Amino acid sequence: MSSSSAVSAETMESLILQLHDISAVKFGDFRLKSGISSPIYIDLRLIVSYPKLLSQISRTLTAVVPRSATYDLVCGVPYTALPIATCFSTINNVPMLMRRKEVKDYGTAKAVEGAFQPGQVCLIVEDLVTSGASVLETTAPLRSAGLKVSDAVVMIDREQGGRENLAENGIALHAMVKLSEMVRILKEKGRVSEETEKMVMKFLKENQKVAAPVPGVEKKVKVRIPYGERAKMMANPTGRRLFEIMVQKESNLCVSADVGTAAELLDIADKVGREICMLKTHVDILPDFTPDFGSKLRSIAEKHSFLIFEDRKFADIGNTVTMQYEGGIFRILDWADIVNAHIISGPGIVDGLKLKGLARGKGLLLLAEMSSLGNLAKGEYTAAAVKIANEHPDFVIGFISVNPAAWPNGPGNPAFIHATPGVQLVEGGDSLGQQYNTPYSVISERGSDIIIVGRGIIKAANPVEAAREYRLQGWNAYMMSCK
Ligand code: S5P
Repeated sequence: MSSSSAVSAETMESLILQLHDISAVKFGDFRLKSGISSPIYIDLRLIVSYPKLLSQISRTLTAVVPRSATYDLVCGVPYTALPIATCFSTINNVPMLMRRKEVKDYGTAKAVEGAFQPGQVCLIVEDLVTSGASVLETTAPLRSAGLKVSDAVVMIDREQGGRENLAENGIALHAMVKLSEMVRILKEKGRVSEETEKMVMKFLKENQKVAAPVPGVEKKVKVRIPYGERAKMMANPTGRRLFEIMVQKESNLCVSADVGTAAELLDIADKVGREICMLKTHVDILPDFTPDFGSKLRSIAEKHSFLIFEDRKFADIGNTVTMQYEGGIFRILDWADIVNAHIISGPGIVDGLKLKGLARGKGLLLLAEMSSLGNLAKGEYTAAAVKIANEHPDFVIGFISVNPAAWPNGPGNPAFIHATPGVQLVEGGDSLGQQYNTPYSVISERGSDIIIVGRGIIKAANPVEAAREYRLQGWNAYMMSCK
């Protein structure tokens, strides 16, 4: 009857009836956060008001985890599963960790609270699994801190793709009960009619694969055209190459190498090179810049097969940017594959940069949105960037964007690449207005293609390990949204 033979039929029935008694499971016509209407509504937050039930559930979850799945620690997915995890921890005398859902300043605050050693195994505890996204979001900072995560235990599996998504990320899901089993038991016990049971089953069948909604994200990208196919649609050779590298290296990670010196930049480029499709630079912050910087970086880029993106954010009139692109001490045109530009000065800026870059096969990203709090790049401004890009598909390869899924026409022309800064393994921000979303949210929910990660990697205790973790997170999110 249940997913685990270790739990008796009576125990399972009694728990399900109690959940129904306290209205943690309700039937009717409910509008979900995602906008779809559902005949069933589950709110497991109510359990905290029923300590006996909470403790019974935690004991049952313990029995649901197979003996073969050993663990040193437990961590609940915030917030609903926190009391369940706490109870689980005290009953089994297994230490608990807490993952912060928001981190104000990633530089100083910890994403994982509690005592642990890298290499220890952590079991994830969750109340309800739909797509598995919340479990993955909790797993990411744990893995990044050196912990191993291979199992998750959940009260209810909604059977909407979570089990498969988690398995693809190396996590076995152990469910106390599947939603369909639960409804069947409620019908058997006379709590719901046959008609309601049928309606719920139909709903489950029709909504088998859903992505968990992210607050503030109205539109989701349902199915994505693979990067490989989009390479063929791209008119610009650098853009095409970028898509190809992404496929070859299974990486949609761009590291933003905002380090203090050119020497450090070259060092980090070599270290993280194998994990990335693109390296982003701010060449004007390097005090030890020398004219051979470009050729040194280019040889590292060739060795590891990544593109170089100088985040110059050109903003002037067309004539001025031609000189800024080609000349000065930095001679960006000589070594950068890709640059970016604001469109504040109008379409002439693209004409100017194109004059120099097109013949050399370079690409341009337009800043259509920004990640920082209170920025003005939205609405009509974003639409203007899209319009300008559409007029120059030979040179413009895409956008710096934050939430293209919410644009009136979504991410738009699939030839264009969306690259998104403001990415860390936990949501939050810094003290100067930067705002962070997770790789999953950026790729799967917000419809972007490339995650741009700076401090999340370069300030990590082990930048190479962190880069690998971000690459896997970004790539898994992409694979999930292709299905
Ligand atoms: O809107 C933007 C556009 C860019 S290119 N917001 C950004 O943060 N960036 C850049 O991305 C920023 O200049 C920095 O180099 C990087 C983000 O770094 P992090 O340390 O906050 O990840």
